[in-house]
Amino acid sequence: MSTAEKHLLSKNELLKINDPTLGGTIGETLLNPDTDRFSEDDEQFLKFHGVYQQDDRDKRKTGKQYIFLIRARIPGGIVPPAQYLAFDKLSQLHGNDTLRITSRQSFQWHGVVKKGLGPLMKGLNEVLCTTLAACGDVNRNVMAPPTPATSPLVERVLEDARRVSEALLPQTRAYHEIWINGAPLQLNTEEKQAFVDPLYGKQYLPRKFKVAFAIPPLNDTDVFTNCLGFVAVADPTNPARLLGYNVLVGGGQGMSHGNAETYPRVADTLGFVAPEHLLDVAKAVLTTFRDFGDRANRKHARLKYVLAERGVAWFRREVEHRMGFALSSAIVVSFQRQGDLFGWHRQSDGRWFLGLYVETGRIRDTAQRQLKTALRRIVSTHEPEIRLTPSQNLLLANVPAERKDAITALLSEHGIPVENQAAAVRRASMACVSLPTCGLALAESERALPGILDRLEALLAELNLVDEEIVVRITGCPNGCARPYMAELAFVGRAPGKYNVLLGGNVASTRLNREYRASVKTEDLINELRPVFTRWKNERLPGERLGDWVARVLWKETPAA
Ligand code: SRM
Ligand code: SF4
Repeated sequence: MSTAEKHLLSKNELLKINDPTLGGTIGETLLNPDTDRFSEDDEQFLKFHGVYQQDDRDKRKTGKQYIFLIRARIPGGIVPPAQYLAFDKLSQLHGNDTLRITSRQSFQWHGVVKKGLGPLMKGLNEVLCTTLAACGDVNRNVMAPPTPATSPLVERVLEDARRVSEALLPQTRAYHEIWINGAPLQLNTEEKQAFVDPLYGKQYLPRKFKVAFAIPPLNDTDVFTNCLGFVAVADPTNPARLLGYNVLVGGGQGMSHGNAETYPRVADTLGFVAPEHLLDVAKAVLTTFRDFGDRANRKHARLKYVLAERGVAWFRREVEHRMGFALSSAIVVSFQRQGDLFGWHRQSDGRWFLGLYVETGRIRDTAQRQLKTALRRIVSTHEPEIRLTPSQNLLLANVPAERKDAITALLSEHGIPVENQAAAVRRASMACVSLPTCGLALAESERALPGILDRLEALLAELNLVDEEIVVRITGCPNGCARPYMAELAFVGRAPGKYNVLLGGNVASTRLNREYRASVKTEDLINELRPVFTRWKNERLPGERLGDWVARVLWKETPAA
């Protein structure tokens, strides 16, 4: 590569070229007891290992205190019981004694200090959980519908999600050497620079890449928000037989305030593929992004912009050329809703699962509810499989009928109801992590949502709408980690204590919402919403949801800018 070409690349691109093993000096710094942090360059490499260097923003006044966030790679959110118990223990020993379910069906450990990082990573790998490529310019955690009762295809699709996840893993040995063998990768600079990943090459992807599966009519994985989506199509004469997948490309959520060149986007439909060609499509789409994504401007370096600028027809030709065969036409399917099933339900195989609402995805003990302790006791005694949902909730799966009552009793002992777990509006809500750990947060999110929902519930009660479900999502900045741009009602952080209010997504999560008000103070949010909710109540068609009423009536009055 010429010097002139290198000038056009972002700093992260040069880092990857200089060390395609992604090891940096992580191994050396890990062994150095005299420092509590990694260098800025290593901070970027660490992401590929599933680790973020952060600092506790609540404590900045007394100087930066470095802490680490570790994100696992859990395709489809499936966690065997022994693994869950190890996760729980590691969060007690090395983290802040919470486990955070992410919006992509994974777990995060927060508040880990450098001394605990090595043992935590080793402990995860000992129970066969990797964090490799949970972050960084690679394919991220692959999402798939986790609920074992919604379709006979669930287990088959989960298996395909695992295959895609495995096929798109980077091959560097640095991860194994550093975290499992506890030593730096023993290669000199030349040897490091000679490494070429078979799929990703020397520069990996221009930025992150996200894959999700969905089984219509349920869109629980928010499939249209992903770079690559696989929509399962069942044989109409035999719903247990998978015909193949409709392929979606170019979805994404992240944007920046005041930068019109960045925007959320709903994925386009590319075509249909038989199950045996799943990996061919995944690799062809990923390498098209690898070769055509923007490597100069990271804000523009997402697959959605390649789609928006080059068009679907171009993209399809490129993918077909790489695969050496044509995609078929997509098969018509329809999505009806998103969300999780709560309470006890019978699985397709006759056993039972329990859907548990987890407020903002945070598994922890509080004075009122000891969810973390309850889960530990349940998993130790009854060994259910834990399944994480894309809405930050969890399922206790594969429970024999005779164990249901004991599990219900254990939960109740710790303040957790199984029936009527929370109001409809609360159950359909999601918050990103935000403060105090997220370095990009502009406003509170996870810590603000419960209070906002209290007031929203009070407003719904005042208007006699208390049983209405509204999909509510909040993020501390416009990056979109809780996929706010698909919500019926969203709050997107603008500045401390201020949010943009967006309205008009739909329950099937196929339609983007629109900004309704900008920079509203937290204390004014409900007053801004009262007139909208009042009109919705008075003017809606029978059963019409908030998002649909907004799109049908409010948007007509104020067309998009
Ligand atoms: Fe995210 C960055 C948390 C899902 C778009 N995200 C971050 C970081 C790592 C902040 C940073 O770069 O320093 C956040 C760490 C906060 C913390 O302290 O834990 C963070 N993102 C999360 C999680 C944990 C939110 C949650 O509450 O669950 C989710 C982890 C998912 C996982 O298990 O892999 C998470 N992030 C998402 C999603 C939703 C999704 O993928 O379905 C999006 C929008 C979809 C998309 O990618 O378009 C998302 N995160 C971003 C972006 C904006 C990317 C862009 O296109 O501009 C950033 C900023 C960045 O990458 O520079 C970001
Ligand atoms: Fe942080 Fe913003 Fe993502 Fe929230 S949306 S976790 S504030 S990057």
